[in-house]
Amino acid sequence: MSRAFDLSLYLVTDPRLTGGRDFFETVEAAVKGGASLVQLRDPDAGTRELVGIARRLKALLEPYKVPLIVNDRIDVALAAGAEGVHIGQSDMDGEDARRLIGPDLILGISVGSAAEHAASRQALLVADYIGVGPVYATGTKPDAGAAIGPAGVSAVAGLIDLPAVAIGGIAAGNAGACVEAGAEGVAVVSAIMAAADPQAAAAALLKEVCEAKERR
Ligand code: TZP
Ligand code: MG
Repeated sequence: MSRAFDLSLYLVTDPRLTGGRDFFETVEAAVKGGASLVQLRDPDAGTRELVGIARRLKALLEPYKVPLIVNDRIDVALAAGAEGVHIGQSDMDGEDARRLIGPDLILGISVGSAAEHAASRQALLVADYIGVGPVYATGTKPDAGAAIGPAGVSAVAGLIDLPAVAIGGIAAGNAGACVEAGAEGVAVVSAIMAAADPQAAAAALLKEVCEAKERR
């Protein structure tokens, strides 16, 4: 139904974490290191600013054939011509989101527990992938909830017949465990956005994910 996408290494942006380094250079470095998908997430930006950032990201990512996903904001995704949207449990209902974006855009939905799975059954019928977490403790999203661990990823991924990307506190050293637990890849914010060398950080994460996939 939707465009092809690869969840192996999913960069979720946060301009607050780059330590003064240019935001777009940081994203491009991550893509050069192997990020396969990029989500624009910027809780502080206003609507017009977000559309501007999304357009710049889309132009930046196009030569690398890396799809751009927009967090929460369907209007911003449509305005900028992004490839998809990602919605959480308190964002717009998944079926409404699908109606608005049409059949071809990528739709991701966060599911962190069996209860959220039960609440999302209809939405999951029109989704393309799920985000599962937080796997580990994270300071990046204070309201993310309690860490579910790799066992939680395994439990949620096992309930849902869609590819899963694990998120929350993931860095080199614990990414492989998420893939071994059933995730197709890992989504990271700080492990790349705040890294001293975002390209090297992305490459190390992708290597760990690929090696874990080979072990499955
Ligand atoms: N959703 C669940 S945890 C999280 C989001 C956006 C933040 C993950 O950030 P980090 O820095 O990779 O732990
Ligand atoms: Mg959200």
